[in-house]
Amino acid sequence: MERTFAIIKPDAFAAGSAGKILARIYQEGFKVVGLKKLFLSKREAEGFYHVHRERPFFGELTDFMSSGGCIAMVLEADVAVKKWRDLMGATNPGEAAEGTLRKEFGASIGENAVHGSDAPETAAFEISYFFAGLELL
Ligand code: 3AN
Repeated sequence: MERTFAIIKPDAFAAGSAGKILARIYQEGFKVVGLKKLFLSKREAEGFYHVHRERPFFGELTDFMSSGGCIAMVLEADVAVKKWRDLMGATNPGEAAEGTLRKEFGASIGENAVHGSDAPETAAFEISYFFAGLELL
């Protein structure tokens, strides 16, 4: 079993899509090991996305991620990192495949409904950024 980190981003949370996204997560066979609703500060969003700090969209990305509530989750499954990325779909919802969450719930490359770790090492950092071990029993 592997764990990955996921976020239902402020656009999808504000639109009331969190329930539908969570239903898909269970349907696809993930175990939800951790889950919490947050409203990130700008500084917390910057810390989370620090690997992107040199990218031109860093300001826009961290403004968006601190613009409203979101739901942070730890998901467990066989090959959870890849399985969750496949369910999310391409970064740009316009390029995302039918049946993916970004196709259904994403509006643009910035406001794309969900986040997922891109590798097991990234997942380890991202999980520890949001959750203590005691919250993942
Ligand atoms: P992914 O989330 O699919 O791994 P990354 O790692 O390329 O995508 O980008 C991280 C986040 O930054 C994306 N989820 C997206 O919301 C945002 N992002 C990526 N490219 C752009 C862009 N050109 N303009 C605005 N936001 C972007």
